[in-house]
Amino acid sequence: MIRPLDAAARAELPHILPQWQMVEGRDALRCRFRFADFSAAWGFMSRVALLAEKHDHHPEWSNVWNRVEILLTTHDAGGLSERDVALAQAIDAIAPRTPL
Ligand code: H2B
Repeated sequence: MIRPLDAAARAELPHILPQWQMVEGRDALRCRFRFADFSAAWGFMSRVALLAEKHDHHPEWSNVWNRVEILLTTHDAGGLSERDVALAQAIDAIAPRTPL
């Protein structure tokens, strides 16, 4: 069992993960990404899938053509944990941030 994030760690979230928002009604973080087309979106998802396996931590996510929505929460903790922060940072490191 992994512990949920404490209040101090939660207060840091907007600073260390400014692109991620808290989800209403759930203890989870969400980020939306947009790409040139489906192929670029799927390529990104493939890279995130490999990251998720490496972290042994898996997103709840969806794809609609060129858009990808990623929701992170830790099922084993019943909410946000350090694992979500670590995976979000790893995703940020490979996410293209050029506005389309
Ligand atoms: N992903 C997420 N998001 N939350 C978890 O609690 C979780 C996971 N647990 N991926 C992992 C896998 C666990 O089930 C395995 C056995 O390590």
